[in-house]
Amino acid sequence: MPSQMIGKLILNNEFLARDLATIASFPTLIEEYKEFGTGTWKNHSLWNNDGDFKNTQYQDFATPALVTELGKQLPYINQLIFDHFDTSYLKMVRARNLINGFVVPHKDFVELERAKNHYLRVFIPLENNVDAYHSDEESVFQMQKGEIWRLDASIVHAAANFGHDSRVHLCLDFQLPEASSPFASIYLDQKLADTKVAPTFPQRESYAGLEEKLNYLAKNIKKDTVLDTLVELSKIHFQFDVSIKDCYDWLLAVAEKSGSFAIVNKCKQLKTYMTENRVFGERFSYQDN
Ligand code: YCP
Ligand code: CO
Repeated sequence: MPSQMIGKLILNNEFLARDLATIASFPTLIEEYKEFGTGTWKNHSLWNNDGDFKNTQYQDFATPALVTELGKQLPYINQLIFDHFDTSYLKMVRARNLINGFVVPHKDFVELERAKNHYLRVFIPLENNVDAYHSDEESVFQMQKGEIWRLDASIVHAAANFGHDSRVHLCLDFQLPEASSPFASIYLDQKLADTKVAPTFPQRESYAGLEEKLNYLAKNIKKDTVLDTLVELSKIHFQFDVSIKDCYDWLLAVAEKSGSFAIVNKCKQLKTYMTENRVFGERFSYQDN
């Protein structure tokens, strides 16, 4: 099922502002998943499997999550979590920011062990940002501050922030024991599931510039700029009414037009890595062959 709003929190702006200021002061680590994006992309580990904030990898584990040194500095955010969510199956909490950047179309959880309907990823924007978008195979949407969204990260999805302002989102990852558990099972008070507002879907125009775009990109693509080409192609669906799923076909069309066997090969590997198969811990290199 595609991403959907599953509730809405009323936030205390004063307490929230303090935690957001603390998050802005957090150290920048090398991004665990940097091959998935461009621009400023930060994923601070607030709760995880061993309590070490330098551990930023999402993984399977059976024990309860531990709050990291970074997480402990955010009293209001922790209170929000404890007041509203059943933390029994909560495995990871991240504060995620994307500024002047893009996360390319991909599927998550393909490197993990369990059937994908055990993984429930919840996003709660802590700031509004008119330039920020998310998308999946069904739609493009702009999550607003306080809204609780279930992001279906097991289908192709992407994110964008076309501007230079911050866009901090809280990301809660649950691993549910039953594949069929209802979303509301993560709430302490089931009534939260009834608290929703109309979601924000941007207007998207029809797209007429594809052929020209592909030709332009084919002239400029190089073996080590494949990510930039993919980002250019990914940007289109946030603004125009085309499917996120077409991006990789377009990328392969650009690669074919370039006439380079090495580029075609790289793009095929990239598509597989982003949307089909990854081994746990595997990284994608844009540089070597
Ligand atoms: C995850 N997978 O599943 C990451 C997020 C993209 C790759 C970023 O947590
Ligand atoms: Co994802």
